[in-house]
Amino acid sequence: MICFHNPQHHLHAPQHEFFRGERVDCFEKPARAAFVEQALQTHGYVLLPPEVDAGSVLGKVHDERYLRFLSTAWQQWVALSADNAQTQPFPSVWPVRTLRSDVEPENFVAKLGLYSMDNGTPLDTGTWQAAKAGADASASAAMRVARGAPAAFCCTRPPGHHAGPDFMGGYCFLNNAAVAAQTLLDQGAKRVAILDVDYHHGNGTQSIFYDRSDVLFVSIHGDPLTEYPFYLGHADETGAGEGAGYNLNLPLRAGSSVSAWFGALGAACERIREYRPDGLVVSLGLDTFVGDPISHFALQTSDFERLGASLAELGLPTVFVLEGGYAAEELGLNAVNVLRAFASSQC
Ligand code: OKP
Ligand code: ZN
Repeated sequence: MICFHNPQHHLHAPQHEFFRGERVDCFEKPARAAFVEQALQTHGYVLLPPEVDAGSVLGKVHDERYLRFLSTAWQQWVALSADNAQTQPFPSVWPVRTLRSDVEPENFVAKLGLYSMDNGTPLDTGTWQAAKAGADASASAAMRVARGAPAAFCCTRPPGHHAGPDFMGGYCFLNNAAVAAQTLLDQGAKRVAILDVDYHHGNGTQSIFYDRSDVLFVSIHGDPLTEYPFYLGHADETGAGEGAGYNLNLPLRAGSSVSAWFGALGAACERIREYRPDGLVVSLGLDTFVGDPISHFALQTSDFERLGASLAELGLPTVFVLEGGYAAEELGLNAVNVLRAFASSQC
């Protein structure tokens, strides 16, 4: 399988995040991608650098105002004080209900709140460079599939599926899966399905495509009643306007069994088949793994082979995009297991 990686991912390496009020080391760290790259190479995969500029596609899935902010945020932060180069900015105020989000404030932290859904998504010196190179890698994988490759994998971090049209959150800045789906459409696909198997609901991806019928979004995730991102991902969110009927959420309670998870996968695949897409994008989060430190499903390393084989049965040109997964050392084999089982079952 063709694999793209993100040669700039390490430029996003924030020091800490907040967990239960305390500063803790970031779960979303450079070692994650390093372990996946290493496992891919061990299994004979070649890692290609990005070969497509995602710039124009990014403008179709994110708001211009947000992209302008994100691409200059670090410079804005450091311009406030030279000491800021050693300090991570965090938002502390948000335009919740009744407050205005149409006027961009001049205050930097207020802007950060406007464009963030949480305070768990720290910015670093090279966040924009890393996120942009990841979007380029995702567009590159989609372009290869659009040109006839049966499948491609984009090995990148930071992840993307929580990033919405105009906000970052959940360690995500640019929505790599949305970039891949939009790339397939721009290259001639009429319908694209996105299947998000990350433990956390892909609220950003859902929101980007919620009122569109050319992208079907299907997600299996921890029930947002108790799990991040809390405010989206319920079963009654089925799409709006043109997009009515083209969004399927399959929430499972935290602690659900492996057989319940594969039951949901069966329902997801059935809906995707019914949609008859020209291509599939898989938001490949691996935090459904039993050993994940922040998630509560129980997939074993061998279950990822079963996932890969089930996806292959759909018989669709497929772009895999890495999302979450925080048991860093196990991430490599879990990812490789999906890809190898997919490739060996694909007919
Ligand atoms: C990103 B992805 C709170 C820790 C939880 C949100 C989890 C984001 C998961 N400080 N942060 O979907 O794997
Ligand atoms: Zn996740």
